[in-house]
Amino acid sequence: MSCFAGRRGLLLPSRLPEVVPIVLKALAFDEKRANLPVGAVIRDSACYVCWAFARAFDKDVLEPYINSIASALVVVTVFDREINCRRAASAAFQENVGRQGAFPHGLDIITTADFFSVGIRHNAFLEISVQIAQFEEYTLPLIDHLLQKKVDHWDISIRELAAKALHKLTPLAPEYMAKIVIPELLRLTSSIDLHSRHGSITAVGEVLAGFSKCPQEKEMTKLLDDATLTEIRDLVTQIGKRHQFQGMGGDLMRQAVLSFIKNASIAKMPFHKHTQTLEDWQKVMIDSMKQVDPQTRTRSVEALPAFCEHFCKDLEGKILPRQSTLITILLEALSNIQAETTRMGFCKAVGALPRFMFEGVSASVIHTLAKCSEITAETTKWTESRRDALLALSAVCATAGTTPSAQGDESWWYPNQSAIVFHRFIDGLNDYTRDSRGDVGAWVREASMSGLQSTVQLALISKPCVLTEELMTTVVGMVARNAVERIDRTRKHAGKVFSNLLYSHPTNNKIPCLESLLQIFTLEICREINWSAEVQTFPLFTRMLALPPYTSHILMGLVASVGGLTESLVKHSSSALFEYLSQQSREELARISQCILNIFEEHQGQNRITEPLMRFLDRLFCSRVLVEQDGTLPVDFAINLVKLVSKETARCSSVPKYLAAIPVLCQVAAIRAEKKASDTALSYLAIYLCHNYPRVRGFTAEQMYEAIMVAQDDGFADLSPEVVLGLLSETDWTYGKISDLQPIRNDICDKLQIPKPKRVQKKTT
Ligand SMILES: *[C@@H]1O[C@H](CO)[C@@H](O)[C@H](O)[C@H]1NC(C)=O
Ligand SMILES: *[C@@H]1O[C@H](CO)[C@@H](O)[C@H](O)[C@H]1NC(C)=O
Ligand SMILES: CC(=O)N[C@H]1CO[C@H](CO)[C@@H](O)[C@@H]1O
Repeated sequence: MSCFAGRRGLLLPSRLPEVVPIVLKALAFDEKRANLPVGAVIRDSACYVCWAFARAFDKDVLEPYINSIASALVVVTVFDREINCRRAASAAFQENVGRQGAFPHGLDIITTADFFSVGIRHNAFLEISVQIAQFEEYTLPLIDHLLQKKVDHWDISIRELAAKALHKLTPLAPEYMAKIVIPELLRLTSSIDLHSRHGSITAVGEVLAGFSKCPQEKEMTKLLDDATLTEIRDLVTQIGKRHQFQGMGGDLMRQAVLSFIKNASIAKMPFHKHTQTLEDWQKVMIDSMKQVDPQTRTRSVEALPAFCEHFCKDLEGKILPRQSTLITILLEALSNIQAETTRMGFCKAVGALPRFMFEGVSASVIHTLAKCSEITAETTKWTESRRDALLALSAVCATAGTTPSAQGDESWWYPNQSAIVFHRFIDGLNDYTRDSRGDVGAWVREASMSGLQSTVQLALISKPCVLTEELMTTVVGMVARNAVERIDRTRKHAGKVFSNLLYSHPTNNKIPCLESLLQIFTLEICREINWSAEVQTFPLFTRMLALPPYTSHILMGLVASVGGLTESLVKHSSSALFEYLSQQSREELARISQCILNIFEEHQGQNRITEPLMRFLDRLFCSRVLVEQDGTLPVDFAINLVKLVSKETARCSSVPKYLAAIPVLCQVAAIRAEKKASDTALSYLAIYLCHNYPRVRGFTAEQMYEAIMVAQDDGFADLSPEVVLGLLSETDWTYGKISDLQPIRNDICDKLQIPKPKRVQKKTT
């Protein structure tokens, strides 16, 4: 088809009866060839031809075709998949209105469907279409186009938009929907084509829900005949009988059916008495929660609350036995250990339920979700289901709200339950599970923080007595700890939760040191701060070290970031910490350093903590903030530290751990003012010089060399440091034979005046 022919008037008016139908067909042409959409170019050209018609022909020539061209252009303007086609159609329509004038409601439509407003597909499909459909010339053409061309479109998002558009158009033509559209859609639900089935099932639900927006005399039950209602009722059962929930298209069919169930529930379909139907619906929802495809599970979680709201109560609002059957099924599914995705589905489902579903079983709901959030032997790596269990727990508490239910059910407010809830969240804050994706426990920690924020707030409003000072110390401390840890996203989340906890309404007086915290984190700071910028947050949280209830929490976080391996994080966190420590009194430093030792002792043997902790200590020594004027350290710090480090490496087979421990021992060895500790450290190092692992021997020699080199004038001066340095540097510690190395090592011990290691290291062959 030549566009220019029309424009230059080469096309004779007598040919129009043949040409117009072709143009109209081209405007609706939308297909896929070899998996590529091919229609857009053709539709775009057809719009151009219509534009050219407006310029080429006189009014009276085009007159007989005006209505069909106008409808076809309007359809493309609002319902085309492509932005350029929608815009081209809008331009062609405008040209026709300008030149021909006779387009029905032309001016109104030009103002609604202009170049910009049709740019956003969602807007064109769901807003502009409805406005244009108010004009009755266009109502049915728009609906028919959706029914014929879009409900079975190859693009799923177009099918879903088409269904939503039909929903919105229903109040404009309820009879047509009931008599023509629904029967045709029902016919398509048994089509052999998967797209048709998916689109039509989705659309039936949307149209049914659309009837609820119609005036009373146009109620669905008055418009739909019994046969149609029966067909709608049996829809899901039929699909099940045809085994269409299985196999390739299974997920797509489930998604369509779940959307249908949701909308049919919203539409208040009168199916209460049809037990079999409702059981089939329930079964699809339950089965869908077990699917691996996340979209299917999500759809199921969305459908369930609407279903419960309508079908677990009778028309007067009385709770039906179905409520307890259904919740029991859900809780049982949660108690089984099947697959992580299954558990995720059911957690989300329970979290989304309306309150009356918990009536009489709220304690078991809390207990079951609490169990799902625990780490057990079989579910160590199930971080995502733990996260979802905690989010569900928090949702259930929020749904239960702050007042007892009509039936007097206080759910999680019973003293036992609230203790369990808080305990689960706090436990979740300790989830540092790792897998190949890294620190996946962070998801659990983030969910716990959100849960704490919302449940603490609920408690503040109605049962402040459940918030003890002890609880709030842990909550605030652990959240602050997460605000100074390694992952940016988690720090940001923690920062926000932290400031919300401080600035709650009503004020939470159970937070220890609230006054001091508010002085550090002023309202202005909390408003302006960028919680993901280390350079802003670390100096603030570091100041919390001064508040005894929080010292060890903050230290735990700082150990992870100062002792970490991310360069910028190490830089900002250590500069904040060392700057802060350099301003502290001797007593305060003693308190903080004791706190560090306590952390070390409590986590002895836990590599996740102790390895960063030893790197942290190395960096702390390098900063020299702990060293007093006279060269000493806080009382007993050095000697206790050496003990802890040696215990940590005793019988250890992890080279990285030695690599973290040896620098710390060397740091202590170099502080000769602490002679006892220094000598002890040296004697451990002497053992490592002849260690079975070559890497450990070589690394020890290097590090000792540096330590003695740096401190040779103060402390080592009378121990002939040059000789020791010579022995350390000229011996091949890594590749030498241990039996050759031992005499040299013993020589070094003599020079340093420390006892020679007595027991020769056992050889492990
Ligand atoms: C609630 O806690 C008390 C003790 O604090 C215990 O004796 C009781 O069994 C608990 N009840 C439930 C339902 O867990
Ligand atoms: C906040 O800080 C992060 C990290 O420094 C930065 O990437 C981000 O752009 C900042 N955001 C704003 C809004 O300044
Ligand atoms: C009117 C209405 O609520 N329609 C819903 C039908 O179901 C789909 C899929 O769940 C929802 O997106 C619609 O909002």
